[in-house]
Amino acid sequence: VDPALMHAAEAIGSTAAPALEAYWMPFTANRQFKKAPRLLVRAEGMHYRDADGREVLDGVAGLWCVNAGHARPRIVRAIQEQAAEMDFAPPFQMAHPKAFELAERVATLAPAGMNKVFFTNSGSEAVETALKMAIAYHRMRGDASRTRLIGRERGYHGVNFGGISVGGMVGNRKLFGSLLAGVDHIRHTHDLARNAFSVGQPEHGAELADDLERLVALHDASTIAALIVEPIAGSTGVLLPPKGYLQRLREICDRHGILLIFDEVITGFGRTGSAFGATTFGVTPDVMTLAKGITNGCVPMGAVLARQGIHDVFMNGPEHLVEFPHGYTYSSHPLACAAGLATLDTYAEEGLLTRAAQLQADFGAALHSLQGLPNVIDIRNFGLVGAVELAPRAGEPGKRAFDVFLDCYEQGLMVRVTGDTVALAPPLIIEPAQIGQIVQTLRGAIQRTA
Ligand code: PXG
Ligand code: PLP
Repeated sequence: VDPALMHAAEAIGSTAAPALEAYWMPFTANRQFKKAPRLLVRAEGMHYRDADGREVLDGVAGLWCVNAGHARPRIVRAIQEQAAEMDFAPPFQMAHPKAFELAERVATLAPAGMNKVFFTNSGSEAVETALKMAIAYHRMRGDASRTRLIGRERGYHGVNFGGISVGGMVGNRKLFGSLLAGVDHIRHTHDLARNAFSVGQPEHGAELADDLERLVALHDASTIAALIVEPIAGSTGVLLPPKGYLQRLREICDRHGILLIFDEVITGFGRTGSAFGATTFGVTPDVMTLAKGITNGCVPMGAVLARQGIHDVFMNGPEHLVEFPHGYTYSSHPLACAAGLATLDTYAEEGLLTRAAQLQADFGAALHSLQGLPNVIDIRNFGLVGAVELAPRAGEPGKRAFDVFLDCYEQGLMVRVTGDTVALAPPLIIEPAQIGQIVQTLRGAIQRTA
């Protein structure tokens, strides 16, 4: 038996190490993992502890979600108390008070006018919900020909059929058949030739928004329901919006009656320096998808935030009938709502939703100090998101960054890798010394794997 597994067993108070065969792991190189498992057994503040008892600094807020850091007492208590008080309440034709309270609190953080909150259990479900809401909205208004959905190349919108259809990552799409019909994509904005090593938002590329005009010319606006984009694309390697780009998308959508959906699953809840990407970049969408940081990652939850006017279009017909035939068994789950409320309290008490704005300059400068290291072809930063893009090893795309990930983990730092990009998104409670530690560890890893 692997010694790491025995340590894991001891750490969780069990005498037997877990057998690894049954669990088919998501988005994981299963065979590689099971040869050398990386098992996490505890978490507190900025750190994990692994099965060997080693401390691991969390450079990605778990998976872009633990924005207030781990095991925050207020959140832990809220979940424990809620589990004892009421474990579950059906969300269809019934409700519990915390669902309303959390919806109000989320709406308060949002841009003015975005004040209707629909709960889901993940970002993927939030995306499906938003896409269905957009198509149904147009139909409810008597504009039933608007069914087409537009995404963007290199977008990530979760893993369900709608999300991978509007998404733009070939690896997440190619195995899964013909996907949703009636979808098209605008070009992505990643442009190393013009924007490499930009500090903050890149200068060049606002005109890439005009690609939406090309699709309007091709399909006609009367067939297009919505455009969905991430204000900052996270999963595909931290792709930042060029200056003026999101504003231009908003203008084009307005001109043609196209709903603009911001997928804020990663950019929500303080990652960019204010509550949402929409508030940071000063562009208000019609619909926003949220997840991850809404509960600090403690209980699964997602949400869709919509303009009042979108909601109101549905509030027609006989009052005893369901207006939007959509929802999940676990929509507004009591544990998730309790965790969400305690999370928002923690963010407010500690000023975490704006902390990324205060740390952005130091975080960016620290990261950009890696320029000039072997194979580093770009460094990008905004708020408390950063990325270091590496030149791929010849014939082995993704391998160099994966080696950096393994090396960092050995040195006690957890980062996230996508393609040959190393992504960083630490909990918003990070201290300056820990920013230094992240960058030093990364520096060593990049040198060792050169
Ligand atoms: N939209 C966006 C913008 C996301 O970042 C989802 C939707 C889906 O959320 P759920 O909760 O269904 O996973 C996400 C999730 C990565 C990585 O590799 C990022 C995500 C998920 C898994 C891995 O960086 N983001
Ligand atoms: N499949 C079956 C057979 C179901 O009965 C349900 C819900 O009742 C679902 C799928 C959907 O599950 P959820 O509401 O958790 O998304």
